[in-house]
Amino acid sequence: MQATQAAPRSESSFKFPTLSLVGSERSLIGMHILIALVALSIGITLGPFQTFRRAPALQWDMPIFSYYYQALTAHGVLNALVFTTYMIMAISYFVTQRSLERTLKSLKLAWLAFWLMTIGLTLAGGAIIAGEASVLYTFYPPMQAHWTFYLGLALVIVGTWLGFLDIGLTYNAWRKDHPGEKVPLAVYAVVTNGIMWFTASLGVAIEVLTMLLPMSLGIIDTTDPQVGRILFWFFGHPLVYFWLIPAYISWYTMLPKQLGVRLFSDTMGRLVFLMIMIFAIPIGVHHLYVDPGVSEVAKIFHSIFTFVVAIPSFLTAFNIAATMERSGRKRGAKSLLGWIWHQPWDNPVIVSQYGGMILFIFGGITGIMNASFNMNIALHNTAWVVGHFHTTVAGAVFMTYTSILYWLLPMVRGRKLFAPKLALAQAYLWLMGMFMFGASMGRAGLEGAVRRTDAGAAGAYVPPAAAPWLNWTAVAGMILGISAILLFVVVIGTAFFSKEKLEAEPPIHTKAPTDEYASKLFENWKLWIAVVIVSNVIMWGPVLWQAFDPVNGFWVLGVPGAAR
Ligand code: HAS
Repeated sequence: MQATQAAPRSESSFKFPTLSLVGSERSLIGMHILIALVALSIGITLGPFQTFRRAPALQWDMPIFSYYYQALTAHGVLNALVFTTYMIMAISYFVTQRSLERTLKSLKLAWLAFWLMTIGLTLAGGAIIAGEASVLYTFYPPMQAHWTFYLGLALVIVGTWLGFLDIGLTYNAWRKDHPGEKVPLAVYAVVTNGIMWFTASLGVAIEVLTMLLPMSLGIIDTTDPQVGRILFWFFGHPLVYFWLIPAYISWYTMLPKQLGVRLFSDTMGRLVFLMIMIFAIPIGVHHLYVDPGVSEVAKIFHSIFTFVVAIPSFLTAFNIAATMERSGRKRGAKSLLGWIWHQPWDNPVIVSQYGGMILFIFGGITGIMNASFNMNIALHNTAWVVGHFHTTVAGAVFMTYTSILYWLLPMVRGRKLFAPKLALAQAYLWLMGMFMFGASMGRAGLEGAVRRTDAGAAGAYVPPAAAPWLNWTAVAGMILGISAILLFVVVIGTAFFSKEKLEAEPPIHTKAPTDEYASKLFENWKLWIAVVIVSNVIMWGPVLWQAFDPVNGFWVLGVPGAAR
């Protein structure tokens, strides 16, 4: 089948070709990947820059270093918000269409979503580049950015809502045509991600529309920083699972196919995605343990539930390790742990995912330490947290997304991956560099290095015990910089210079197994949405009630509240 052939619209009997993407699917997914990569090209370059600026051994007196906060904002927004969101939309559209074997319900809606996101990105990115939005990726008030920054972010979020609405409509149409059939696991995961994302982003939408946008337009002149932080973290914690779920989709549904084995348990996978959807939002106060405007009772309850949200990741570790064991045994492993070595350690698509898993072991352990109420007091706002989130979002998530790029981009272009050996070197270098970065940032944090601080500025105090570890982060930054260059050589090469036509079948499971029991309850969305609403009212209601401060004022309209 030719890559350029037009796709029939929304017919359940339609089967996708096994090779390259069809025209409409290709341009939609291709454009998302393109924007993701443009954002990443700037965001990723600013990573080594941060490490050089903070390393005491490299106190270069260069004017560019005075842009620390602007660069840190661009680094966080472009990598963690823009690259991820465009990749997530691309992956979600792809797995929905491929697994359900039908095109999206409305291609026009998907394009509308794309253009809204892209106009939003242009507005927000323009404000950052102009130096009018150096407010970091959490944009806490009372720091203020240009109104175009907030409007841009709002448009990006509305765009994602429309995209997920389209996916929901496609799923509904499939469900009508397939009564009693289990939806493929990949799409089950996308639907849970969409529900979680919509609910969570209501928090930041309220923050932007009622506080930040009016403040930046001069309509109100007072905000309540505590309320801003609460609304942000209603959104901020599920945001990290919004990034993680597509990586899990890859581990659960693509990796087994790439390894040539069956997933150990499809049903356990469903349970994992359902649990993440339910437990990701009502735990966000673990980012606010040191905030005075949140009660101790709320902090303790959110802390307990934070440990619950780690359970799906433990289940994932078990399920994926068991799947890997199957693959290792198939390749001849005999001893207890021999399956670890009998893996395709020379395949960049596999190694990028395994690298992400290895880093996530450390990201998970450090996350559980952060979640511990009393330990957090020592760790919060130190470089330790930077170590934690780089082994999660720049580890498990980023490495898995590069793996996805290494098989999805060839499908978009209909050509084989360019220079697979370079791609392999890229994956190993990133694993090594990010391990070194995470470990040295973590240690620097334990030695007293603070995060989000221009440690290279004149007069900034760097604890002597932290200095060598911050220097190591600069070494890691160089390794990661080389890995990033290789990544772009491979993706640009695949897009424009690869000559060989693609022959392999697309790596995606399309059907749910029929020999595994999965209760119909899994797809009782009315029930689960009710559970999401009730659990969040219980867990966030008291926090918001306290923040509303009915005695001293109503924060929404900018009326000063209690003295905080
Ligand atoms: Fe986190 C702060 C707690 C997971 C990202 N986190 C952050 C921030 C970010 C972030 C960006 O409780 C900074 C926010 C800011 O700017 O202030 N986090 C957790 C916990 C988990 C967790 C308990 N975080 C993530 C994930 C992220 C992410 C995932 C991004 C994708 N985090 C916190 C807390 C803070 C925090 C506090 C606030 C700190 C503060 O004070 O500011 C858990 O979900 C982690 C569970 C994970 C596991 C790991 C399972 C391992 C797996 C690997 C499988 C391995 C296999 C073996 C199969 C238990 C699944 C492979 C073997 C081979 C040989 C290949």
